[in-house]
Amino acid sequence: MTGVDEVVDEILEYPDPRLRRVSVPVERFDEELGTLLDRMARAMQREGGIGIAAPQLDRPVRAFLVDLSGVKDQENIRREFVNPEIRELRGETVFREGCLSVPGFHYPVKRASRLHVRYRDRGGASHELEAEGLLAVAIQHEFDHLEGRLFVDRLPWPKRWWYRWKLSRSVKKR
Ligand code: QAP
Ligand code: CO
Repeated sequence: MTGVDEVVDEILEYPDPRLRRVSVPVERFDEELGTLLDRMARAMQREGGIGIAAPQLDRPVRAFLVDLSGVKDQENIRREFVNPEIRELRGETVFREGCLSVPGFHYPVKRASRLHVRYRDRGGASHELEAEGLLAVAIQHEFDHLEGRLFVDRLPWPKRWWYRWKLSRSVKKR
């Protein structure tokens, strides 16, 4: 018997070109979407992540989730974002980021410190959210996945090239 619970979804890893696709909007808010979001949550929890985007599971649709419930000193936020639109980016913050698709690498990234986002939930209902702190960083990081961007693209260029070289070596060794 193989239910959805037994499915082990692989998370695509850098430098997989499939992570570079621009994701398409979700059109149907049906059971398939719910199943995808559940599988994303399971893959994220399995790897100890705080956010995951659909393209990381080789599904290039505009959906991601953020779960800060296990992060200390954070509000217990767990939210699914479908067809997100980031409206305003304000301020500046630097946070040491990682990514489930770039395992074992962490580096400080400069991003906006606050934002306004409009999104739908799995039922298709529209929501608006004003985010700051780690939540704002996570939303920007996950939104980047929908545009085919990774956090390593946002490093200052000398670090970026050094980093890509390092990454390419460690990928080859696997
Ligand atoms: C994105 O990243 C993020 O290297 C989510 O070995 C990052 O969950 C949002 C992870 C920073 C906000 C701030 C990374 C797990 C998880 C690794 C993650 C690893 C295992 C990264
Ligand atoms: Co990521």
